[in-house]
Amino acid sequence: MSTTFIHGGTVVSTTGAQPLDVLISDETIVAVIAPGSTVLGADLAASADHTIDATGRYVIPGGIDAHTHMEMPFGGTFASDTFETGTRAAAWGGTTTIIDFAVQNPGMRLQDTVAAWHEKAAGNCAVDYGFHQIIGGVDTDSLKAMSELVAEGITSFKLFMAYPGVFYSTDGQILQAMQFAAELGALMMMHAENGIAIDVLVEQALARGDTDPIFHGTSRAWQMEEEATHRAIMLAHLTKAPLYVVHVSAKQALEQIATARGNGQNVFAETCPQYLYLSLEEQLGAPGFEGAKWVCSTPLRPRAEGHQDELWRYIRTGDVTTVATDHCPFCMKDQKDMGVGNFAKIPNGIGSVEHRIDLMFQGVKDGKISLERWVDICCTTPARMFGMYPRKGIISPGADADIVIYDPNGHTSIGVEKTHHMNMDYSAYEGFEIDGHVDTVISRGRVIVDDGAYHGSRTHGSFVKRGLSQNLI
Ligand code: DUC
Ligand code: ZN
Ligand code: ZN
Repeated sequence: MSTTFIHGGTVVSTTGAQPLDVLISDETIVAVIAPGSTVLGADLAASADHTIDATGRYVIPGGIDAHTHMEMPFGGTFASDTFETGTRAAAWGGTTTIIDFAVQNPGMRLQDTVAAWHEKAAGNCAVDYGFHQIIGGVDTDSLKAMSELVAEGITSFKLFMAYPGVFYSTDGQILQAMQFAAELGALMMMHAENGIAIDVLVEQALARGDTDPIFHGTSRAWQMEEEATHRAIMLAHLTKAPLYVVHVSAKQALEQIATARGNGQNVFAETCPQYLYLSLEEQLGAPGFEGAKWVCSTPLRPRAEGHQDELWRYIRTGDVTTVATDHCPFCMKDQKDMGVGNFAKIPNGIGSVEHRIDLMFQGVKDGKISLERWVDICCTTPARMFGMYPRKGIISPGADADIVIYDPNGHTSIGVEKTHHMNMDYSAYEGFEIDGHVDTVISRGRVIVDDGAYHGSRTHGSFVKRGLSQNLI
């Protein structure tokens, strides 16, 4: 048994920030105590095997990124981070758990896709990991398999209203899957964009000769996102399935979600840092083919329409439940450049698993969200939303010792040549300066990043068997 005592820091939870010391025994937090206090006469600081001085810094639960795609086959290629490179980058950025998507293409058995994802991830992860299941072919077999997966700790299922011919589900299929999810208490995750109409807009844009990356954004208009979000909410209402809408970028879609929540429906929104910081005009509209770096779906939205500010506001109101990255990285060379002259062939995705904690902390510094909300959306609510609480997402006795020591007076320069551990040949946030720094990262009691050095291992991360969502109203 090995013990570590973290002292002098300020523990931040969803309800406040307090000077507290933390004792870890092996992989678990065993005590959280007022500084200088003894427990039954024992001086925990003196008896610990290791001590970490966190003076002047925040002590927060390890980040949980509930939306990643390592090695995902997509758009004629594979996401460029493997579980090994992607989870190492996650560790560098203070994320100690990811939830990745096992992908079922039509014709495959769900159980086989899960087995394939286990095979890819096992022994290759620096941090802990769980899986959601993408159902690309809703049929009797895959619906039946949902209950098996729930029993195995895969309790959330993603469907697509976009990508006809690839992952697309009809409204009838969505309805059926939601009926099964409601029965099981499982969470339905939705990519909410009207893919049928979008495909027409894409064809029309290409026929006009509008082939640059910015037309990816204009042909995935906000109306397509709002309409699909509303439709998903209605189907969820009818079936009583809990619904989690992934990567929301349009303020109008969020209005739909906020209204449903106001009516008491179990509907939740996830957004991502790219939709808070980046825009259609500035990034997707960059000269030449540069904008391909920021081709993702849903797309970045025009700043002139005020989406970014509204998204921040909805984080404050609580109608955005979590911030995940949708980490789906592709290199410019040999991947994004497949779409030179045709934006529809650019693989959709942005990588940022390394930067979420920093980018969201910048929101605290900029007065957009509170310190407590930062911990809530990045750490605690993802744990509750996806059935991992209180093992994850909290600094409390009995929880896994997943802890980040964060310096609010530190500094992080984002850039390929500076702080970049993802397997991408560019950074979507090149040149961003963050007023904070991830100093130390502890995953199940083991220090994996400290003071600019990596001490993790490829085999440390283990599969998290999740329960049902604990966030339902
Ligand atoms: N949706 C995702 O969630 N990730 C990558 C691409 C997409 O469309
Ligand atoms: Zn999606
Ligand atoms: Zn995704």
